[in-house]
Amino acid sequence: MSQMVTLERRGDIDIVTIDNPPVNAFSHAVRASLMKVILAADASDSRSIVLRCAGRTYVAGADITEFGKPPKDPGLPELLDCIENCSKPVVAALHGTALGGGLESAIASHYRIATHDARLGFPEVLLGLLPGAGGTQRTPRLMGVESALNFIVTGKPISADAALASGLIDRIAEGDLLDAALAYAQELVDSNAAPRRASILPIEVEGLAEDFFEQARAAIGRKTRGLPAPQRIVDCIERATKVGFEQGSTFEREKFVELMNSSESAGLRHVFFAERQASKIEGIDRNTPLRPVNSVGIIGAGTMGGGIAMNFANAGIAVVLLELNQEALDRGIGICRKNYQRSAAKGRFTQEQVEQFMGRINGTTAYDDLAEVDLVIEAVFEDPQIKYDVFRKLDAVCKPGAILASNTSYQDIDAIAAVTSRPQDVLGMHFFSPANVMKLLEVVRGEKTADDVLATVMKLAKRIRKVAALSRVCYGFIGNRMLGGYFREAQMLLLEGATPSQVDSAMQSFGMAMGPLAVGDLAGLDVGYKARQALPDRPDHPATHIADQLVEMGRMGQKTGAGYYRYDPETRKRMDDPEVETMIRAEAERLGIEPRTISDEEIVARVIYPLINEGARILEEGIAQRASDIDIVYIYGYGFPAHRGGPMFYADTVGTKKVYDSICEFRDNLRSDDWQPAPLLEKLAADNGRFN
Ligand code: T1G
Repeated sequence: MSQMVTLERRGDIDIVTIDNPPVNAFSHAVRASLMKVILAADASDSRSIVLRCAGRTYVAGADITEFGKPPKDPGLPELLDCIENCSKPVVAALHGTALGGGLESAIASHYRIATHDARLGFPEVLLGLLPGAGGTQRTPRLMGVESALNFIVTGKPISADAALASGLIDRIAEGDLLDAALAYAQELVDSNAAPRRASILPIEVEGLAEDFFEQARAAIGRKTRGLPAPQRIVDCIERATKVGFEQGSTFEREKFVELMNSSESAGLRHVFFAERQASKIEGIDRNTPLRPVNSVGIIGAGTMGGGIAMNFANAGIAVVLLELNQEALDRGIGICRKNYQRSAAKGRFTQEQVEQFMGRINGTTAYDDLAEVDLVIEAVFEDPQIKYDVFRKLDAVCKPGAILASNTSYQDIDAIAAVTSRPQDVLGMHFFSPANVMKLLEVVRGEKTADDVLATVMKLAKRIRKVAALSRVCYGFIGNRMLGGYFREAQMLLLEGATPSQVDSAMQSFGMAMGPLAVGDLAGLDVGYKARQALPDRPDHPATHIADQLVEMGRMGQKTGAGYYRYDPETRKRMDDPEVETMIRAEAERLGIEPRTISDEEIVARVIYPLINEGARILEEGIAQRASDIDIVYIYGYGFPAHRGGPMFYADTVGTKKVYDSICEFRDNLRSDDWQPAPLLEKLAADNGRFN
């Protein structure tokens, strides 16, 4: 019996322990060993079995690294049927995160006990999958149809208390889990309790509306924008109410395999590992000693500064928020409280938590109050001179070893570091608006940034619930640098005959949270206009003409009730505006651009391929460590659909050759300056290679 699964006897009870760090995933080796051990325990003269895990958590699911590879026996369904068919009571003892196939093994067991802080869930839908080892058939028999459906479709884990209340578990352990599980098993032995198999429990359909599943499909379809996995979950649970466990499980397996082979699941599985990979810095030892971060200073209490402050307060870190004057400070702190109150009103926080968080945010107008903080993040106006001035002051007051970071969206971090006597302690920490909501943190490595500073900030990102991705210094870093072509082509498509709503709806069907033109209206068209006006040598590109004219017509976007669209003053509903159409057609005529019918497919290619092409250049230049980091930047910072895996993974899905050929076509038929294929893309296309 391999060491991954061990068997130990205590009195009447066999203890089966799985030990496969870091999260006891159900790899093939674990499944094969567990099958042997369970059969041995069932055949022994023990009178009950306790199934548990060593380490920090009970099984957190099937081994995702094995997905997409040829399946190896025993499969998980077979193993779990073996557990359920044991002739003596099997008690599953749960701690940490019992997820996916792990939770399925618990509900295939006959009795379940969990620690108070255990979390239980079916995150498969977040991977574009469904619980494929009996989860959609056994869970409704334990929790009821409606609860099971909501539980599995959301993929959100629940607490042990909620699991107890829903019938998913039987007990919460007081004290040591193993002792409690052994006591529970002994109680079952002493009471001659029989194995209790969930698969034979009846499914309660009493009280379900006639069209319950139709309504569920429609509601879920709206929320999940037609993604397949949630729909298949509804199909499986509906099937469970109509046929027996065997047939239901066969149907579930078919749907599982179908989803496993879907591009959506491939994209979401890529994101799962890309997110974990992004936190690793090549060339820096994983055990680099980290600097302590127990207090943070933030310069500027505006929208960004306030949002950044909330992230640290939420994570239990003391914040010193600095503003030029008391009035601005009070306004900034007021916005933090308003945001917290809004979240509390939605039930995300209790009032007590709001007071705790606010209690950690202390305002000041004096730089001296930053003398002892471990990290300072500057979030002032995007003017290089103002930033240099701030960093000179920080260099003068902050203690040795304090980390000095800038939240700039595109300024030169090396130039900022150069005004200090400690460039090794300087880097970029680029948050995305709203900073207390957006998950992405673009960490910008300066030429002289020290390894321990980088390692500290990458680790800190997880503590403040951000997903960090590393960028070297260039104009706009990874995200904003790539964005130029995305918006350029959206504009050019308008001149060539597409309407704003056609462009935006094509991109929304592709999966973007919002189309490029609606994003422009939300952010405010004047922001880009001022940035363009400020550029010293501003090239005249037709792509900016429409946005410039809209601003000069006083149409700044949502904030003025009109931009590319008109907005209903009451409902803020977005509406096409013929006045914009007329302006665009006039400008196109002036530029000699003939309008034509443009397909949604061309719109997607025109708008997405510049991201891929610029991403390739960013990889060539070593600005990004790996293609999957670029994918993470776009998914968590720019609303790129996760089920497409990010722009670079999408290029792999479409095929680098097809992307390259299309870009060459656009170069030859549209504007050669804008459509020069990146050498890396050309090379990959030639070898039919992949970015990831
Ligand atoms: N398979 C393989 N590797 C896994 C894994 C898994 N299920 N879960 C985690 N890892 C690796 C991860 O890549 C990282 O590796 C290390 O473990 C630590 O993870 C049939 C089909 C459990 C909440 O979706 O949500 O069961 O980067 O950094 O923040 O129905 O990991 O160190 O090399 O995330 O403490 C369902 C996925 C699978 C759960 C811990 N289960 N995991 O979070 O650590 S599908 C899941 C998580 C399934 C069946 C179906 C989290 C965690 P490395 P980490 P963490």
